[in-house]
Amino acid sequence: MAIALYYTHGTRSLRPRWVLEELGLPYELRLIDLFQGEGNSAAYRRVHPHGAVPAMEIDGEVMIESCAMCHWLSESYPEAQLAPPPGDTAARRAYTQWVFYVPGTLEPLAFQILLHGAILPQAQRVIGMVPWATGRYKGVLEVLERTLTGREYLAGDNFSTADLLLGSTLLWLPHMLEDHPALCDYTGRLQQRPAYQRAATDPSPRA
Ligand SMILES: N[C@@H](CCC(=O)N[C@@H](CS)C(=O)NCC(=O)O)C(=O)O
Repeated sequence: MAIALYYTHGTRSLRPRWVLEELGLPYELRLIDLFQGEGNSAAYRRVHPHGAVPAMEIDGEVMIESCAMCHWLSESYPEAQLAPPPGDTAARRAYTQWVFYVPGTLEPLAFQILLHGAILPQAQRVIGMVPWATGRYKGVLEVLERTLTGREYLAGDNFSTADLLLGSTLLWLPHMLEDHPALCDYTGRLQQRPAYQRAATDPSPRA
């Protein structure tokens, strides 16, 4: 299987790259300079219909959606045990819940904070969005702090792709983790994984 990952450093591209590193699969990084507008180029629009990253090409077929890529890779290589096996087990239920929780509940709030606090030009920011999303995000962090107090991982006793998705998203707003000791320990533990460290290196020639 030939895998190419369309990738911009410092974006959701980290997620599938981290899974690929956990799996030890060979892959090619195709760098997209999103911040210089390359996402809107006609050539890249033929790869990703929204001009976003990441996109993953597998044997010539393109897949989009970072969490879907991570889920699909984890299911396709069960021997790596990045997901508890399908079936009626508490670990599998927890895994499924948290894999959906990240893009469904956590990420939209974190994204609103970043979008209206930093990414959008001033004129396009909605006043009130950052305090609103921050309040909701703090509530989510409280839930996660309770969940991870006294346990190392989200699903069963082992690291899984649910942790990879949660950890990579919590690290969008590291300052918000202060006063959450379990979440600080958790993200610190995840960042020590060799696969994370390989995936987090900036591959651009300017780095
Ligand atoms: N739900 C998509 C979101 C992809 C996305 O919005 N990526 C951002 C970078 S993290 C992007 O490319 N933004 C530029 C744009 O949408 O024009 C995923 O998880 O893959």
